[in-house]
Amino acid sequence: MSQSYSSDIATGLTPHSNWYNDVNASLPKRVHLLDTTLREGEQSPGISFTTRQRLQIAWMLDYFGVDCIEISPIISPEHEESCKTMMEAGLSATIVAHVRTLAKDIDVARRCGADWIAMYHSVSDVHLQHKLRVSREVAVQRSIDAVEYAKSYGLKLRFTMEDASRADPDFLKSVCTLVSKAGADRISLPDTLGVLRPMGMYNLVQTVRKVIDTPIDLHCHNDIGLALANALAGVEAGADQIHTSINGLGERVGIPSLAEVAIALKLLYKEDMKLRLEMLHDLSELVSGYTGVVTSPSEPIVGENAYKHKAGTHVAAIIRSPTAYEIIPPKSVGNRRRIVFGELSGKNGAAHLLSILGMKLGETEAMQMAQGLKSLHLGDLFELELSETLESAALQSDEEGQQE
Ligand code: HCA
Ligand code: CU
Repeated sequence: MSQSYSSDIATGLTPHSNWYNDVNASLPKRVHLLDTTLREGEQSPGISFTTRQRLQIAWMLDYFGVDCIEISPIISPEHEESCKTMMEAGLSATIVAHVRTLAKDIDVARRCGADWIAMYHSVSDVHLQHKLRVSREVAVQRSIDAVEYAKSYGLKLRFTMEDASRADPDFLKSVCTLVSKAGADRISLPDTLGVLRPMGMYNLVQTVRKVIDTPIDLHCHNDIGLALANALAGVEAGADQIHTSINGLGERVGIPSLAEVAIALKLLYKEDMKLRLEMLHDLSELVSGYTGVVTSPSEPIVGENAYKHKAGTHVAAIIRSPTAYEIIPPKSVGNRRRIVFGELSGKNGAAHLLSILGMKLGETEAMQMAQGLKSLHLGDLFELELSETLESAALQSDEEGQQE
């Protein structure tokens, strides 16, 4: 009998050491998800949404279960309209209006009916000198003034320390302290250029947490491919909100994808989040459909290849028990399991194919078929979906499990 798993990924996991129990340790704080597909995602080259598309994405993200949805109302009148409509849509998620540290931007957010805003100002010297051409003193004063202005209207606000990862640590600590004192309800520590390593992000969060107890957001760019790892290191150090986007869209190469972050938190940390994980694949497809930007087949969790098995040894194992090569049941994230037939097929794959065709033949015929597929030298020939509940067509011999 082949083994199938429950669609609850927390119980459906392959028993694994991962590496000893400390990796499954719970996080210091319950982690929240802020999805910024509609703000950071729209900064991705080639991406722009219509108001209707923005609303559909927001509605789906809300139903999926993210805590916050971020949008920028200041880009254009259409963005302002989208933001306003989202505020009025009665979603459970908090809508966060992302603006600059300018009174006129805060006024736009207020016009939209925002309760929560996020405002950003650079804190690294490279940005202050070359991007904004202001002194540290001016930067601090501008930041405090903007926070006080927003608070005077009773807004909740996150203050983003743009380019925090390249800022002078003492200056960063002092800005964090000052804006928290001025009333910021959250502080975002972005790795704006994606230059941190996980231990660096851990140290950054720990350092800031020593001077303020304001809740911390993590916004990690993926320039070296470390965004997810850095975000996880940051929550291990006590941050409690991770920024994501569908398909990882964002400026340059983007930020961690919603799918990666959700599965990492559920699977590795057993976070008790009420998320409709089975929507992940549809969310990814929705955004690819709207934008025409197709995700890579090797995109984790939602990619076309995420649960596709090819080598004879892998297919043989999957037919016996999917847990051998799958971390979660594909259906639990709305994806599908497929096996690839062709040059690399083994006799177990061939036997499975024969059984699907209603041909209950023996090992010799399966072997002949596998040889036949190899001898064509045509690489991959076709793929077939393999159901979640497998009727085992595995051959009795498990010699193939050892074959290279
Ligand atoms: C940007 C800024 C930002 C802000 C992140 C945040 C960054 O690209 O315009 O508000 O938490 O990466 O620093 O996206
Ligand atoms: Cu960013």
